[in-house]
Amino acid sequence: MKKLTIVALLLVNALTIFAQSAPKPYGVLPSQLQLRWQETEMYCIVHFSMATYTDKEWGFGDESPNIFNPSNFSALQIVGAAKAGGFKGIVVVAKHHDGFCLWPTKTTDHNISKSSWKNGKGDVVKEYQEACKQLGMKMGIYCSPWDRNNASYGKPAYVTEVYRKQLEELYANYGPLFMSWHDGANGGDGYYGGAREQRKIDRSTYYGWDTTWAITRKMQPGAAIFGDAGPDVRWVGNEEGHAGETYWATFTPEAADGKIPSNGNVKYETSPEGTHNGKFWIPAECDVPSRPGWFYHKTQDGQTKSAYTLLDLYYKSVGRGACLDLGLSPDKDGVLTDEDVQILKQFGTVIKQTFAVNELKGATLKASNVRGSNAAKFGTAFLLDNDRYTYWATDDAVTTPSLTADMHTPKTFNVIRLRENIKLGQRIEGAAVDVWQNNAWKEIATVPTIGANRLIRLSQNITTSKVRLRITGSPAAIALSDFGLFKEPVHLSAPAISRSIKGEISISTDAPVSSIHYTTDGTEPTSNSPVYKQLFDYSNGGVVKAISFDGTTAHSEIKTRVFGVTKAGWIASAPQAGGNRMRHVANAIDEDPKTMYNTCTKNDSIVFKPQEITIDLGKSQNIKAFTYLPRQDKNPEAEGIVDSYSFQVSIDGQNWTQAAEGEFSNIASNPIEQTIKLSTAVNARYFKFIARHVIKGNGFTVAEIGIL
Ligand code: FUL
Repeated sequence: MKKLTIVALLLVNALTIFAQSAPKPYGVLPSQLQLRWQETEMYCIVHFSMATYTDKEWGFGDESPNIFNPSNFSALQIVGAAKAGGFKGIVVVAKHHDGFCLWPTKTTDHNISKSSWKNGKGDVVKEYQEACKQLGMKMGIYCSPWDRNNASYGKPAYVTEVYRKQLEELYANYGPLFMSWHDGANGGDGYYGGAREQRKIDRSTYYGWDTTWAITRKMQPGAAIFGDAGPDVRWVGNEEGHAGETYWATFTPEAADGKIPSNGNVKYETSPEGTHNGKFWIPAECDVPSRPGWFYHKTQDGQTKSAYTLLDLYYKSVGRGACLDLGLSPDKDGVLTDEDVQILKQFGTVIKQTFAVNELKGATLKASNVRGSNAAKFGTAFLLDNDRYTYWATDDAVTTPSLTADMHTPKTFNVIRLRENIKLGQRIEGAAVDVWQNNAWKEIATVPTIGANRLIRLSQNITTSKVRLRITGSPAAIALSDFGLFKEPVHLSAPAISRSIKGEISISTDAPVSSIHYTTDGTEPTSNSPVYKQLFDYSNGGVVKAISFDGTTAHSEIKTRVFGVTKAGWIASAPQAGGNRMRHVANAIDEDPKTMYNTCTKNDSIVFKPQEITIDLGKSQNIKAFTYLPRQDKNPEAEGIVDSYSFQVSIDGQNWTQAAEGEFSNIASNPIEQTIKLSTAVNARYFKFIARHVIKGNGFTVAEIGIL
């Protein structure tokens, strides 16, 4: 009996000790380097190079180094603006697809020392490095593997003698780097030392990524390596700046071509969400340009994403556990525009204000279970200490605990923050938040995952003195490091502006506002601008800007929309038109981005041949530019999206003149409306849009085609 008691005592003791030891890590875990990257949360990627001067998204590689000649380049202004926006680092595009190196490299003549800027003595990358150092910002490097200038691109020597050597120069001279960013856009036509041809490479073998990344590890051990499938950070699969609502930092990449996944051929469909219980810890970066394109284009002035749009993206990226990488685009002078600087500052201010005070501070927290009843080690106080790695944990058997927070007096909030201690893995598979109202608990939010960071942005302010958190699913004991309630100061969404096929503008908002004000002359609307009351005619196009006020001085962001000439009375025709709904050629001019003209078929034996669509404008019009909106239904293969076009015009519908031709760069990853300015404006009654090449498939698609 005595023996049994001793054994029992020992057992209880052992169990207590066991229960007081930290929960066993769950699944795959982040490396130190990935933790540091995760803590960065927000950084910017800066595109400023040849394409800034040629007004393109991808330079062809035949540009003269001399066209790079900024009058006022200021790395301090650019990095400083990012810092004011709350960003903690920048990734410098040191070489884009055009092959022009912004540092004096030994690997190619196509570099900054051959330009007249600073008499060939300039070094843009160095200036960024110095600015980052001065402002306490982290720095990363993007050196495009695809090089449309280099004669040896496509041959093994390019990888060993050019690309890797360039990385070595950058790693040796411009560190310490927090990221090494490796783009997946690869191969296609280019200048290639004068060959001017198509060069295709095998993305799974050509670059020998493992060898390249071994160099990164050796020379820049603190740099997180970004690639489509990692190894440290994965691409989120879109250039819109958002991760999935369900978000796992764990990921099992699959190759699109069935081979071993490598940079550039991953099945992107699963990238936004990641893989539950995936094989590797590869969290996502959400990259998105602050303007429509990655490079500066004057025609896109006024279209920079507003602070409120950025805020929305912040909640959909950082707020889901990923990191946000915002594209900045210095202009030809070499600085960000005043508007872009202003927006970054506004965004940074709202974030700072929002997270300044955790309303749970001082609350009494009561948990249904604390691991080993050891509050000093695993208690709820750790939820409020602003440390990502100290945490409240439960006993192994308790996977759906709850916690109530009594704030003693009513508090108002509209953002909830939850974080897991990811050093122990990502575990939680569901959580709900309730508030005490009218003497009962009322559920106000649920989330499918938490991970490194989860922000729940409520659609309205909540005032209450008691909150309850319920973990509704976890495969193991929980390890929650953070619980916060915050108040975002601004809560008024921007009005939506649309135009009907008849050319009439309507402006609406879902926010409970008292007035919408607008302008049509390009100026910023204020409370003194005309009040929007009813539809108005805007057939000739131009710029409409609108803002809403809530009856006080509080107002929304300004919404801007540019409209082309109205399409009422236009007639579209095409040789392939007819048959099923998708073949309705009128879909291309119905002002509805959701419908499209689509000639793709499932018949694999049909090969793509150039196709066209013709528009009769009804009367002769002055055409300055044309617009092409690719399909907007997020087709994963970008099937039927045109990347090489020709645009022809005619007075009589019989005799045609070519008015423009070229490529739509980066249209698969960033399928926004493309605006092509004609070199000279023309008068014509008819125009023809010819798809010379599509990204994939045997037909072509047009969501909208228009003229300006
Ligand atoms: C893409 C590139 O093709 C774009 O031009 C841009 O640099 C973006 C960040 O990555 O894949």
